[in-house]
Amino acid sequence: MQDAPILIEANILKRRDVASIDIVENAFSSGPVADALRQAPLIERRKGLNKEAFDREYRHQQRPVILEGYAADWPAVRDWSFEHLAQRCGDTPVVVNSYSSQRSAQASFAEFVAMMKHNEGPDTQPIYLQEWYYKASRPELAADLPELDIAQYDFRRDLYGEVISTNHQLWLGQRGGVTRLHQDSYTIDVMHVQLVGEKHWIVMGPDANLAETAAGDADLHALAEDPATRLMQCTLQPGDVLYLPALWFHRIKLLSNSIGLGRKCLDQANLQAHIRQRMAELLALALNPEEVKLTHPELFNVVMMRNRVWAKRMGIDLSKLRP
Ligand SMILES: O=C(O)CCC(=O)C(=O)O
Repeated sequence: MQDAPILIEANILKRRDVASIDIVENAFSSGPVADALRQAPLIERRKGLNKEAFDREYRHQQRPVILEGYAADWPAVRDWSFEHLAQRCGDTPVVVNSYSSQRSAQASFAEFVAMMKHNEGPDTQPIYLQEWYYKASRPELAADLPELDIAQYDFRRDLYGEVISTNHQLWLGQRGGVTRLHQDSYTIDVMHVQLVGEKHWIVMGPDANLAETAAGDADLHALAEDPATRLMQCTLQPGDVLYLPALWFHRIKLLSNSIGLGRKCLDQANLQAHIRQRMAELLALALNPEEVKLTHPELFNVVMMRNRVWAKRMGIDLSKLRP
């Protein structure tokens, strides 16, 4: 029997190989997408929006919004700086530039802040500490990052328990740092709190599609012109909270040294899609690990580890089929 061919993702925005990621990243600098971006609308900003109005006007309608200054009185927004955190967490080990296999490095938090200070000048690449699950090593920081009332709909609390649903990440980096365009996995909403500095977000709707032309090039004109792309942008300031519904693409660039809190929320409306994705991943790993290794070599170990941690946090004994 012949092996089934490995399917190539048709939408270049969803591919994870370096060449496709570069095509998308370069599209924001010049060409039709960059031109469209200059005209792209700003994500709506609302001041004083309460939870009921947020649910009614934005969440239930899957519309992005910035809740301006919603977290302005948080201790983290008032008091945090890189130096402040270096004083409190200096000896904590972190992995900087973890999204780049060539540049990723282990350091203490104090070393990371010192590296940032010395990493200035035209030829330097910005340093970025991405997706730091701070609670694993510095749970006390959570006191400065209170829970948001508008985020209480996160259904993961019911599904997996408190520990997983409040396992938020900090994003700390230097001006110019970029998180490339991606969709978050598992149909989960983005709720991002800007704590220090500013960052620019480019977003596209879930149906945005970058296809290949007959000649095999990326059809950037079609992407720029298609209304389904729903290209929008915003700049987050300290205290702002961005709500971005599940499956929206996002690309972030730091306009100054910046600290943000990424927290995710599972909307009950997306429960079915979420469970199907998790089950598909778990079944593929359990029943077909060799093929998963072939099709996703760079992801296999990460996904394995993620699921083991997940099982541990949920109190699941992996040696048993039944309690
Ligand atoms: O701030 C960043 O660089 C990325 C944040 C992000 O992707 C998220 O919160 O989902």
